[in-house]
Amino acid sequence: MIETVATTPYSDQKPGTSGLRKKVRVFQQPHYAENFIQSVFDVVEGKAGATLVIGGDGRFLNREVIGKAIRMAAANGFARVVVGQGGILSTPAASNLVRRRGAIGGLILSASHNPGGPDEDFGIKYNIANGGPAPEAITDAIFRRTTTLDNYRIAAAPDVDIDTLGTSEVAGMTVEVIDPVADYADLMERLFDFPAIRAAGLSMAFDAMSAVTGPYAVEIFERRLGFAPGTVRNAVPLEDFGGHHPDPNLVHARALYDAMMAPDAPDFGAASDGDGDRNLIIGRGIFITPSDSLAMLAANAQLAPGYAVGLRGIARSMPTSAAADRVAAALGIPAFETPTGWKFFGNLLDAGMATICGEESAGTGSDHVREKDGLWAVLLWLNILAATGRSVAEIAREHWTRFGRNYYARHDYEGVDSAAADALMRDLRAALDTLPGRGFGALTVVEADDFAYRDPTDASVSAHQGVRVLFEGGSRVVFRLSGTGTSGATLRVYLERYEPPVGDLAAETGAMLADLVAAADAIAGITRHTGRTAPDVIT
Ligand code: VG1
Ligand code: CO
Repeated sequence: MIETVATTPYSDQKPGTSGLRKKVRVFQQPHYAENFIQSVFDVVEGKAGATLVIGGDGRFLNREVIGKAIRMAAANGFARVVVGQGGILSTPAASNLVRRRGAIGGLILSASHNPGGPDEDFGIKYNIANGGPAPEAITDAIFRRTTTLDNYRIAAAPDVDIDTLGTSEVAGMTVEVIDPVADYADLMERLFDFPAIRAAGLSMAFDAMSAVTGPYAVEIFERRLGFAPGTVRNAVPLEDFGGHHPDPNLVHARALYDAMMAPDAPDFGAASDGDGDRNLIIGRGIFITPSDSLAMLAANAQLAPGYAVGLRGIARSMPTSAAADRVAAALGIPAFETPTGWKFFGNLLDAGMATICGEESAGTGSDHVREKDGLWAVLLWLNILAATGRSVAEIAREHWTRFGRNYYARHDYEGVDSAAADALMRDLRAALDTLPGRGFGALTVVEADDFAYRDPTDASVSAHQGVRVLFEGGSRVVFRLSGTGTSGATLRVYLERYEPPVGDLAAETGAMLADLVAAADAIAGITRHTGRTAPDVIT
């Protein structure tokens, strides 16, 4: 039996960089999740006879919302829902499933790197039939729908058992509970040379951060690749991620960093985030910035079977360093610069214009799915190490010697008063025309703009994607506000300085960027606007 439930709209259901993210308490308001899910379903055309994939990163509220989403899918005319056992699906595995099953789309329940638990964050994201995050035209339509919604439909039935593999039925719709790991692990085995990685006898520490990647990493690294038991740390997904931020950076994955800097460090260290789409790469004694990792992976990708034919193009988000552009130039393939967020890569991947994409926030991926993919990046690194017999440090040094080095850091100011952050960005935008020609210490501005992207496949334009200030010599500062936070504003300041192959390739990043840090404050008045004298997180 289908029930139609009267509801009233919420005004704050606008999806951000990666879906709708709010505090759990916000999602616990009456009908809050149902309103958003119904708005998604109202925007999706062709539901009759269609398959929908549902899964999440296992955080608090995951099961509850999955139960509702399944009953709502039945009431909205879907023919089949494919759901990961226990409600678990990493974001890249969900993307793969949508594609493999020819599904119309997927609901991914995650707030990614944001902490979980009753007082923390939850999120819902809709992915389209190509397996990728819904593009802006669709998220805008979903948001418009949320503002007028006055009822939702749900099957009046008990929640289905999502812990037992197999199929069942709810209100005429088939519910298929599948092993969340198997298809994804098979895909990885097709892309990478597992026998070579196994034979290389490498040692590794992988931190799953008590989030969704644990079961995937245990199956792939410890079972299929023969890494020692215990290689995967924090392997069991917990509803609150053990109280940690499942954000794979040098602050939140500090234990892994320390292990990799120790004298007895393993060959390779990596971590992933809450929903498994990001990666942190640390070699023995050397941290690889995500922007460099993207460039190094692209430069060596042809060593892996899945990329032996070479790359069609490389895409990076605007704040990501230009290191990947230099690789694209050397390979004679196009380089694309998109706004922040994976949804902007989908069209380029679908059109076969780019093969590898990446973001400075530790997201890297390829055309094998339509999401960034943490384990994919780790496996491509392992494949490269196995094929070359080189260490991470050697690969990095050779790369810089050939292409030069883009020193890079991101400074995050978290929990800033929203009005103060908005004022900072407004003043900055208003001053853009006055910046060219001005000097800040030894740095001279050559260009300053508010980044706008025109998608080359459909000519859609996304404006106001972040302020870029370019200096003579290729250094750069970028300012933007986060679109994934759930309290106050987060100001992100991205700092980049290029050293050519003949320059200083072995310096401390902090020292190399000191001038830029000072210039960033002088240009944007960070302290004046926010009262902060230092960032909360440096990655
Ligand atoms: C952040 C990152 C961005 C990433 C997004 C989603 O967005 O900067 O690169 O695509 O998170 O990643 P923002 O708007 O907070 O800067 V995830 O792993 O949260 O799905
Ligand atoms: Co994520």
